[in-house]
Amino acid sequence: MISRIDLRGDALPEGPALRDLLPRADFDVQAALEKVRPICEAVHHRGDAALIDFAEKFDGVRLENVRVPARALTEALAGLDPAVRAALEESIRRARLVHRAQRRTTHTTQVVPGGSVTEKWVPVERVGLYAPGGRSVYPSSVVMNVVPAQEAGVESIALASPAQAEFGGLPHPTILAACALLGVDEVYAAGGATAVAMFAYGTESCPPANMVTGPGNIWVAAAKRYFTGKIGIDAEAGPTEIAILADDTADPVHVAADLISQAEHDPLAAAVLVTDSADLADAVEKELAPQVAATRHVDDRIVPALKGRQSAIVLVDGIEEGLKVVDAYGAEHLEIQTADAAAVAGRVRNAGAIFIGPWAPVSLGDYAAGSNHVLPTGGCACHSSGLSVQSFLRGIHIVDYTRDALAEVAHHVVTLAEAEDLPAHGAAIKARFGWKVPESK
Ligand code: HSO
Ligand code: ZN
Repeated sequence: MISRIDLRGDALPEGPALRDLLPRADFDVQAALEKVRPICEAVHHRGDAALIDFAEKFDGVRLENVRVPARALTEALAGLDPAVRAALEESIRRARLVHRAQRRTTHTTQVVPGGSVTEKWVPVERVGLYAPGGRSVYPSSVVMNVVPAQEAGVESIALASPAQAEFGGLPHPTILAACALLGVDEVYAAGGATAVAMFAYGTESCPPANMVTGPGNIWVAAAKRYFTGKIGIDAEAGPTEIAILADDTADPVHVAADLISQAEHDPLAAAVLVTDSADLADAVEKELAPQVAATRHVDDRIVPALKGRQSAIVLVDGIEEGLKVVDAYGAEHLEIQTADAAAVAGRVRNAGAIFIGPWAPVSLGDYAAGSNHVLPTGGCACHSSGLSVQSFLRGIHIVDYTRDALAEVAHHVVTLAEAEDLPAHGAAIKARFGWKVPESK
């Protein structure tokens, strides 16, 4: 059901050489880029008419309008299962607690008397959020995108999700209900690359956004890459990943369940167990078969995900080596199921989110830990973080110097300008002091 990579015995290679030994899915965004280019350009040139044509082609439904009427949101909320509503409300409450604490405050540094730099945090003005449809209708992802944007103070938040033929061309009702719960009333029925293009260029019914965030398939990732530089994006999210670093204290039933939990998302999802215990590896492998058999989405997602080249059990000599492996891998989600798990977790450098011990499975983080579940995939955890309030803020430096404060440092500025062969930079200083460099004190 899952392959093994045995790294015991020899010393582990360093850096990229170690990464090359570890499993990972192919996710060729570059190849998809050429395919999304005409779609994006059609939306650019034909606006709503193109969105309506693409919805007919990809989603099998002819829309009157791409903007979802307010009434549809109210009706979706009224029709939401009360238990789902209560669960979403709790998820929102916890996410707000965590994300509110991420707010940044304006800070002024007095560099010298009379010279200060203030860093002011300003939210992005307008954000377009994407919520997938089809196989992944996740109201939880609406929560994870909207809450940090709201807590950052983004004034204008719009959401797009694919038109669903079975709901008369509206996005899925649980997506609409989640929007209503969160107070997002600007919603569009648009899917994949067309939704990203709608936000990037704007159309007759949708004003352009400064930034697009949200998960999606390879077409969404490719469209985000297409618009990089024109608008802000969160990340090119790839298939989800779970890595578990475990020793012989871990419960194989939990480990197997957690591996399967993320394999359930996608045939390309990655499930990686890193362990120094051959007994645990055997027990987990034994446990996978009955647990897989007892769930849904078996043949279309879980079995191909576990059997795919992106998933494996990696055997290492000890937890020290295990830490090197998980750092080289840089998992989207990393569980630590070892003795003294908190201490081991404290030594991890690269992961989107870390889940400590037996009572913090990834599923908790997916829905209701308060943490964000939009996290870097494909090894991007080595340089990027998950979605947060910070993702929607820009820090602007405000420079305020008096004449005396400028005079004090003027000779250094002029010297550096000369050293870079940029005399006009120096002249901009000298012009203020009768074309002379003021005497340094
Ligand atoms: N594990 C996914 C998010 C998700 N799980 C949504 C359930 N619903 C990527 O972090
Ligand atoms: Zn999940």
